[in-house]
Amino acid sequence: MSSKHRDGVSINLGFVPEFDYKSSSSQSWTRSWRRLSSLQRTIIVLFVCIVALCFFYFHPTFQSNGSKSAKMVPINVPGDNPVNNLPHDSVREMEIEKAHKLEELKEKAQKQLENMMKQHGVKDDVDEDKVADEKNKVEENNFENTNKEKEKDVEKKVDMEGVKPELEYDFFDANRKHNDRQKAVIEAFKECWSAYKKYAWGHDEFHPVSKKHSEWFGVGLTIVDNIDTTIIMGLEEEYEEAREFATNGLSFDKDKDVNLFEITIRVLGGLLSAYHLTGDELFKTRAKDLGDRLLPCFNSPSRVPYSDVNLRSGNAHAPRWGPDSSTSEVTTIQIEFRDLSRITGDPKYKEAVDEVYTHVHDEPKKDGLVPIFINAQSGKLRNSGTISFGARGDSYYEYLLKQWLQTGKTEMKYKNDYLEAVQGMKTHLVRKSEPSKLTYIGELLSGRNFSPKMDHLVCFMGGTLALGYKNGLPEDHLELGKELTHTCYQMYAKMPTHLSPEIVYFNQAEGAPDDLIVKPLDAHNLLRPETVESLFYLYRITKDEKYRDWGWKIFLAFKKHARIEGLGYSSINNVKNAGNPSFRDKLESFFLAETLKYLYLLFSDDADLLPLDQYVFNTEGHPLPIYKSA
Ligand code: DMJ
Repeated sequence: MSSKHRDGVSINLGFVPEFDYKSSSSQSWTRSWRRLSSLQRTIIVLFVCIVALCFFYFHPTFQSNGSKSAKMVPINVPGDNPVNNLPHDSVREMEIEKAHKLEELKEKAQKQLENMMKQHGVKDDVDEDKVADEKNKVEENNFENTNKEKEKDVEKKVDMEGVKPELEYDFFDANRKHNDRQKAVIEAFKECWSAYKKYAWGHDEFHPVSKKHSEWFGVGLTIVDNIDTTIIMGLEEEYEEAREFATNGLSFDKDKDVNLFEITIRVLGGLLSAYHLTGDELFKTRAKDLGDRLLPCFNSPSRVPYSDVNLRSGNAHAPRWGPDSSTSEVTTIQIEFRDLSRITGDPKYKEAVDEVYTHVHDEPKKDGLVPIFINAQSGKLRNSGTISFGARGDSYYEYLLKQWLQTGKTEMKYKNDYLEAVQGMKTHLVRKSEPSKLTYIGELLSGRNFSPKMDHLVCFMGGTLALGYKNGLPEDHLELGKELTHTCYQMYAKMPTHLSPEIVYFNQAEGAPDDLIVKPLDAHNLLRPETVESLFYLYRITKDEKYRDWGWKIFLAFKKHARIEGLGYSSINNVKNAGNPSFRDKLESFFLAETLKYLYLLFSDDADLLPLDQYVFNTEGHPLPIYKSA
C-alpha cells in the first residue's frame, strides 16, 4: 500500500479507474460508485464480503473456545519467556502448523473468490497479483489470530501447577527406633559426615587419608547426594547443615563441564528426593535450576544427548575421550527428568528424555540387548560395541523396569522392552561357573563373543529382577535374582578381606579349582552399593533373614578393612590382601548415598519407611514417588 493510501483502503483491479475511499463528501462517494460498471461494483462487493467472512470465521471472539482477554505469548522473544524454553520440537510443531494453516486459508479464500466470480460471470481480466496481495494480507491477519490461540495453549501447558509431595512419614520423629545394626550404620555415616565437614565441607569429594578434598562438578557433591540420607536416617542436625549449604552455599552457575548422567543421578536425583521427603520448595528451585542448565545436552542432531555440558555457558559436547555417549548414561536420566516435569508442571524435561528413550527403543538390538555406546550426532548405537550389564550398559535395563513402575505401570513399552531384554540376557549372557555352578551374567565382546567377565556393577540386577517379580513379572525372575545375588555375595565371601573386587572372571572349565578369577588390576573395591542394594530388595520381597545376615557381614568387612578411625571410609586397592588392602584415599559419595543407605534400609523393621509400591529408587539410591499414571 502506498503512503498516499495508508489511512484508507485502496483497491485497483486493473480495469477499474482508481478510486479513493478517502473522499470527504458523501456526494463524491456516490458519484464515483455510480460511475462504475455493474461488473466492477460486483467485484468490489464480493471482495468486501470475503474480507468480512474471513474475519468472522477466524477471529478468536467468534470461536467457541476463544478468550480474547487471555494473555498472548509471542514466539520469538528473547529472555526468560517460557516458550523459549520449550523443547525445539514444540516450536517446530508450531511452525509446521502455521505453514499448514496459511496454506488452508489461501486455498479457502481462493475457492471462495473463484466461486463468486463464476457466479457473476467475471473471468480472467482481474489483476491477479494485486488480488492475491490483498488476499494474503487478510489471511495473514486471520492466521495471527488463530496462531495466538495456539500460543495460549502452549502457555497454559507451561503454567500448569506442579504436583506437590505427599508428606506421610515423619522422618525426624523423636520416637523413631533404630536397632543395633541400624545404629552401627548410622555411626558409620556420621563418622564420614563429620570428617568431610571438618576437612572438605562444600567440596565434591573427600580424601580421608590425606584429609584433602577435590572437585568434580564443583557443587558440594557429597552434601547434595546425601541430603536424603540424612533425612531417611532421621539425622536432623546433619540435615540442617545440608539444608544450610543448599540455601547459601550451593550454586550451579559454574564455568564447569559436567557429565549429564552423573550430575543427574547424584545431584538432581538428590535434590528431587529431598524435595519429596520434606516438601521444602528450596530443593525444587535448585532442582529446576540444574535441570534447565542440563537441557542444552539434548540439542544434538539426533536428540540423543551429548555426555557433557558446561553449567554456565550451556556448551554441550561429546566426551573428551571419544565421539560416543555411553548407552546407559543417555538412558538413565529419564526418571529424574520426568519427576522434574511433574513437580514443576513444565513438560519440557520429560519431553527431552522421552525422545531419547523412543529413539533408543527404535534402534535395532540383539534380542533387546544394547551395545554400550551410542553416537549423539547420528543417534546410532555402535553395532560392534560390547553388550554388558556392567559399566555403560547396566542402568539402561534398570530404568526400563523403573520407568514402568514410576509411571504407575501404565507405560507398557518400558515393561515390554524390559521383558525382552531379560529374555535376551538369559539367552546370551547368563551362565553357570565351575565348579560351584554360580549363576552369573557375562558379556558379549563386539556384540558377539562371550566373555565370562562380570563387573561388581552387574550385581544391581538381582534386586531389579526381584523388584520386577514383586510387580507381577514371572516368578523365574525372582529365582534368577536370588541366584545372581548369591553369586554377588560369594564375590565378597570368597575374598580374604570379605570384600568384593571391582571385576571378576568366572571359571568355565570343568575341574577348575575355584569359581572366581581376579586379575591384579581388578582387585580394588570402591565401596560400591550394588550387592547390598540387591540384598535390600530381596529382603523386602522375600523376608528371608539370610539377606540381612549377608548384609551385616559385608558391613563388618567394610568396617574392618575400609575404615580409618575418626575419618570415615576409603576405597581400597586390593581385596585379596587382608593384611594390607591399602587405601586408595577416596570416599565416594555413593558410599553414603547408596551403600550405607541400603544397609540402613535392609536392617529396618519399619514397614512404613519408603514402601516399594510408593517409591522407586533412582540408580543412585534416591527415592522418588511412584505416580498413579504416566
Ligand atoms: C553409582 O553412581 C550408581 O549406582 C550408578 O548406577 C553406578 N555407579 C555408582 C555406584 O557403583
